[in-house]
Amino acid sequence: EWPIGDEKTWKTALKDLEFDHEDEQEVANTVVRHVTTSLARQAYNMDAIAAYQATALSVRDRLLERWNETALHHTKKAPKRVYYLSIEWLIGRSLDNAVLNLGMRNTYEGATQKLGFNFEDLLNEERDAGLGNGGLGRLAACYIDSMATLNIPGWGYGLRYNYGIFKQLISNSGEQLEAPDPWLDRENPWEIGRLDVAYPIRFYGRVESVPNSDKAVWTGGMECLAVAYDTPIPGFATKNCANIRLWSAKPVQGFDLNSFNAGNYEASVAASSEVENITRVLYPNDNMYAGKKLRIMQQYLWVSASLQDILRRFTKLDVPWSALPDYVCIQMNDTHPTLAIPELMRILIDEEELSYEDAWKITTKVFAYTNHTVLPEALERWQIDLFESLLPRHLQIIYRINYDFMQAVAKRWPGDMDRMRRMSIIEEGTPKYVRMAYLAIVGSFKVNGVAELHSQLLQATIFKDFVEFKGRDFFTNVTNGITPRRWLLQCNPQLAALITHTLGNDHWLTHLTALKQLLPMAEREEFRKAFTSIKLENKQRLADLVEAELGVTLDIESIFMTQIKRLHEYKRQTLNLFAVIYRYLRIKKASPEERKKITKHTSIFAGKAAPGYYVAKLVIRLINNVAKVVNNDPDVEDLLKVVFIPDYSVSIAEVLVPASDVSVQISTAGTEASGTSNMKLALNGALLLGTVDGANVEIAEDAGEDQSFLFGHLTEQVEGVRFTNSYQPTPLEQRSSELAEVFKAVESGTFGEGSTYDSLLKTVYEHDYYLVSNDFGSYLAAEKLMDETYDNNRTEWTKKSIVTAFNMGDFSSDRSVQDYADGIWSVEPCEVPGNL
Ligand code: HBZ
Repeated sequence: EWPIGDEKTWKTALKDLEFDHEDEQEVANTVVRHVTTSLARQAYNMDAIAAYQATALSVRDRLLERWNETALHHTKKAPKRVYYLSIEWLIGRSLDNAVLNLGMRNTYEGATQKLGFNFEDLLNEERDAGLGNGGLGRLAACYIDSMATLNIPGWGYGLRYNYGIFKQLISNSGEQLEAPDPWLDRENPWEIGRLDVAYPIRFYGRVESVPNSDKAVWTGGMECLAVAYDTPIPGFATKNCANIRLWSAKPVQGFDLNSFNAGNYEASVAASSEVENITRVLYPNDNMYAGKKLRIMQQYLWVSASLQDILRRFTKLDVPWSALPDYVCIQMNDTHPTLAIPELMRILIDEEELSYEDAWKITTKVFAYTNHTVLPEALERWQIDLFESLLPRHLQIIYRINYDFMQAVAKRWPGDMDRMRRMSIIEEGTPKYVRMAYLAIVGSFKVNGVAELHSQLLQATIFKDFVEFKGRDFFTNVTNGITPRRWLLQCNPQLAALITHTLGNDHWLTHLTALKQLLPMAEREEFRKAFTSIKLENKQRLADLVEAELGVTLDIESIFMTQIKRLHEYKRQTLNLFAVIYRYLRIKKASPEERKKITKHTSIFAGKAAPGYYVAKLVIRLINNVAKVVNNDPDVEDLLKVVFIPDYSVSIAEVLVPASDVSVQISTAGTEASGTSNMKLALNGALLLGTVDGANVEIAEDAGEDQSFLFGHLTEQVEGVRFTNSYQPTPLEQRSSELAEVFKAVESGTFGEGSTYDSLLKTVYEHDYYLVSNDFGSYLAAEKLMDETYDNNRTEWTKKSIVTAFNMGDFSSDRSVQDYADGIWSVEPCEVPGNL
């Protein structure tokens, strides 16, 4: 039925949009059409950038067909939907992923080939969407891929930062420099601006209560708009297409009429750019709370716009508010979106005129909270005065939530004032703070950690009181996962092809545990040869990149040891680096005979440090200066190479992950919530060299006995050792004579002016909070075992590599998302019908 216009015209027009997805000529037509129309260029004047953009726009058209069908189908079926609120979306590149998920990789490769372009080259024209810091932001990207693939009706919500994570440059002295990342400078073909989808957002102002009601009126202050930009996310081998809706801050239309009337035209236009600052830049801290005003403004703009959008969709259903939890689940990625709890309360009470009690009943059935850290310095707490001036109504609501909550605690434990003080959402003192994690717990129906050990630790430490109050079942675990589409199919196409060929189908791409069927292949020489030669080719590809970018020649027969993650003291890049230095000193002292026995290593580092994190930046500087010395010392020959790959990103990870032999995961036990690079590396056949921390535990367990090299103090020992380090310190020589030797070399200027690194070494000499000295000996022992395995029995090594990779089925984000869907969200798949 056509509501308007002529039916035949409509049908002919829509028919014209259809085309054969496997026909290279038809695909080429769409690319050329975009060159001449969307890009306004002549076909003969087409360079690689234009070819990339036209190709991307052509793919986007395919995505939007599915996006529309999915939206239509979900509107019709009205299933319960899940909304994933993440302040970070570390997507990386989209073109290769999109054509793979659409099943059109070959067609596009062929079509662009016919137009005179190499598809690989086009892929490299794309800028990364770096809207995240590290694991948390990448996790969101993997989860939306799995939600789309599992046909789960869900959307992501985030912020459209004009500048993503900074570009990392390395100066001549080896230091990190930060440059802005203007990722939107070339138009972004993956987004659809929806300038008509815009919601008003208020800051500051005053609150008047309404007599005889729970309601209040919040007025004045500053108003702006949040405008929607959509990024379609195709599922793999399904028509379903998810969406990430990112908000951008804009001044209100015809902003501030009063100030125009007052003749302040220029000033008020200038003030409008203040508003745009809200979504200007991603905060570059990971696992570190900074407490900046612009950051809380980002958080509020994002959650308020997202909630308005979610509720607008819900109200179209025309069911009572009490049914909200039957249709909507909101997953909070860390505490960053916790303001959504008082915001939903505000909307229900002040705008929809529900009673406080009814609003609370609904709210506490909608939200679930994922915690990603136990580090105290990462827990968000907003200063009350800042909070009150920006969001006065929300503070009132939080006070009321806390009042009721404290009453309940008092009822349960009468007179236990210390418990009340500990559990209060408001931290008393000067100044006072709002504890966001506690607000998130009190306002949610479920809280989860991201790996078994982490979830246990949460319940035993920072949320212990809340376990007693809420009961054990309130807390749960969902171990993180990674999408096998990007982290195997896309980044390691040859291994993916070998797997598909050997299994006879590609079912494993959506059922990753099917890899288990290939375990017997570890015993087949033929298969091992194929597996090894793929690894070597991937190592060569990385070696070529390192040669081109850094001028360092790598030996692909050496062990490629990879530590790729944000620079942070708890992740202990230092432990790795100090062992590299120790190895260098050993090589220098070794006789020619002894040298023959030394296993060849290539130590690969990559990662960014928060711009204000002095010690982390010193580590980068030391890595680069060690690299300089080691790589240029003729005594070292080909026994050791050290590389720091600048500007780590998703697309660089896609080169590093398949090229690694060893995955270095060496955080102090009990500090890394999960880790996800450990999963990516293991899935691509890297053996785990790691501590008993985060998801390492589950990876080592699944990989099977004796596949991994574990070392170091255990979580339950850390506190005691830490205490001794701080209060009964022994000299470094006694804790580790090897490390003392390393420090002497650094101090004496082996890697440039020794005093440069004083404050870094001091963290170990004094306190050694992260147990670097205490774990150094056992780290060296683990490396030794690893070296022996590599040198003595390469066949054994390859078997371990194969067995590790094919036991990683449970680390698919499909499994994680299914766990969330079943155990937390209670959502069902809703698949768009019809042929692909
Ligand atoms: O989340 C990481 C954890 O450190 C890691 O163990 C885990 O695997 C991963 C996914 O669950 N956490 C982060 O990446 N955290 C942040 O990036 C972050 C960013 C801004 C903040 C706080 C934390 O204000």
